[in-house]
Amino acid sequence: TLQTSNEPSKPQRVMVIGGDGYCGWATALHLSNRGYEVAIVDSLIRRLFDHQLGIDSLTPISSIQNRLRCWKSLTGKSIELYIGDICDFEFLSETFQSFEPDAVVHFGEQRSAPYSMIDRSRAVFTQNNNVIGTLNVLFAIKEFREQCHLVKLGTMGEYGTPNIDIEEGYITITHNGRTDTLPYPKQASSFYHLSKVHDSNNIAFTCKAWGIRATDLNQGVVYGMRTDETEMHEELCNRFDYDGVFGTALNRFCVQAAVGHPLTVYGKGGQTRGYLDIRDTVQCVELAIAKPAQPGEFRVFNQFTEQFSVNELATLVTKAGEKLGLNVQTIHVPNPRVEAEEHYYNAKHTKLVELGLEPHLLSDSLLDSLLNYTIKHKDRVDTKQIMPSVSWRKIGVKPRTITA
Ligand code: NAD
Ligand code: USQ
Repeated sequence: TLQTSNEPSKPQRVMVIGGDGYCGWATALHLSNRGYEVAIVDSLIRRLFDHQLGIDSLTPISSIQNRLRCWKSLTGKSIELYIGDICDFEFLSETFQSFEPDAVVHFGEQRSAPYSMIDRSRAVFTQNNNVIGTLNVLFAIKEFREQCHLVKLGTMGEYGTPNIDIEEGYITITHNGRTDTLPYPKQASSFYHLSKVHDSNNIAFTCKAWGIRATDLNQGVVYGMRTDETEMHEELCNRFDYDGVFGTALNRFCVQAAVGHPLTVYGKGGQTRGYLDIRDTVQCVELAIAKPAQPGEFRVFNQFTEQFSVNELATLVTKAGEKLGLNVQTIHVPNPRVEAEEHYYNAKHTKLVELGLEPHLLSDSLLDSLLNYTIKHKDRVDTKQIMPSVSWRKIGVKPRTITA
C-alpha cells in the first residue's frame, strides 16, 4: 500500500540502548511482551562501574545472555543483543543498519550524580559518554533511519528548583511587551544532571535543523523493583541499587530500614523531587513510542507521578517499617551535595496522563512489598556501602579510589 503521510505505520522495531540497566531491562521486557521487536544495545559498563567501586546490586542479577535465554524459553520471544559502546560510531552504525529501528529508547548513559562528582576523570567521563553517545544516536538516525523516533531519557533535575512552577519543557514569557514560548530555564546541579541539559540542547537543535522526531522524558527518581515481566522468573530479576553512589532515595531508605541502618536524610531534608514507580517508567516509554513525535518536533514530557520531600519519604518508610515490626531511626547526615534544602517545588506532569498513563501511586501496600523484598535479600547488603562517600565541594583533579 502507498504510504500517504510521513507518519510511519505503527512503530514495531524498538532499539533499547542501556537495556541491561535498571530502567532499560524492565522496559525491554515490557515492550517485547507487548509485541514489539526489541533489540538491546549495551556496553555493560555499568557492571564494570560496580566492580570498580566495589558495590553490587541488592538482588543477584544474571548475565545479559542468560537473561535473554530465559526470556526466550519462557515466552518464545527473542530479543536481539548488541554489546558495544554507542560512543563508538562504527559500532552504532552497524547496529542501526542491521536492526533498522522505528524507535530508539535511549537509557544508555552514566546516570549517577555522585559518580559524576567523584573526581575530574569521572566528571569528564560522564559528560563525554552521555553527550557524545547521544550525538552519535542523532547522527545515526539522520544517516540511516530518518523517520526513527528518538525517545530519550532526560531528568527532572535539568530544571533544578526554581521559585516558580516548573512547566513541561517550555515556558511562555512576556518581556518588554513581547511574548515568546522558550525552553524552560535549566539549572542542573551536578556534572551528571548537566550532561542531560547538554543532550536536550543537542536534540532540540537537530529536530529543528534536520527534522529529527524526538521525545525528551524528564524522568523523576524511580523506585520499586517488580514489573510484570521481571517477576516471571528469578533469572529475569532486575538490579536494585542501595549504595551511596548509585542508590536513589526511596530504594535506599527501604534497604536501610530492612538492615536496621538509620535512614540517611541529607541536610534538612526539605529537598523535594518528582518520583515514580518503575512500573510507570515502562508504561510511559510505551506511551511515548506508540504515539511518536512529528518530524521536526521536540516533545518534552515530565515523567513522574508524585512529589515528595526527603523528610516525607523517611516518614513513610518509618511508618511502613513499624508495621512490619522494624525499629526505624533517621539521621540527618551533613549534606554531601550542594542543593537547596528548603524550597518551593511545583512541577507540571500532565502530558503523559493525557496520553493515557494510569499511575501506580506510592501506597502502603507497595512500601510493604518493597520492604519485604529488601528484607528477603538483606544478607546481601554491605552496610559499609550505605553512607555517602562523594562530596560536591571536595571534588578535585586527583584520581580517587572509593574505599568504603
Ligand atoms: P543504569 O545504570 O541501571 O543503566 C544504564 C545502562 O546504560 C547500563 O546498563 C550501562 O551499561 C549502559 N550504558 C551506559 N553508557 C553506555 C554507552 N556509552 N554505550 C552503551 N551502553 C551504555 O541506569 P538506570 O537507572 O536504568 O537509568 C537509565 C536512564 O534513565 C539514564 O539515562 C538515567 O539518567 C535515566 N533516569 C534514571 C532514573 C532513576 O531513578 N534510575 C531517574 C531519572 C532518569
Ligand atoms: N538524598 C538523601 N538521602 C539519601 C539519598 C538522597 O537525602 O540517602 C537526597 C539527595 O540529596 C537529593 C534527593 O534525595 O536531594 C534525590 O537524590 P537521589 O540520589 O535519589 O536522586 P538524584 O541524584 O537526583 O538522581 C536520580 C537518578 C538520576 C535521575 C534523577 C532524577 O540517579 O539518574 O536523573 O534521580 S531527578 O532527581 O528528578 O533529577
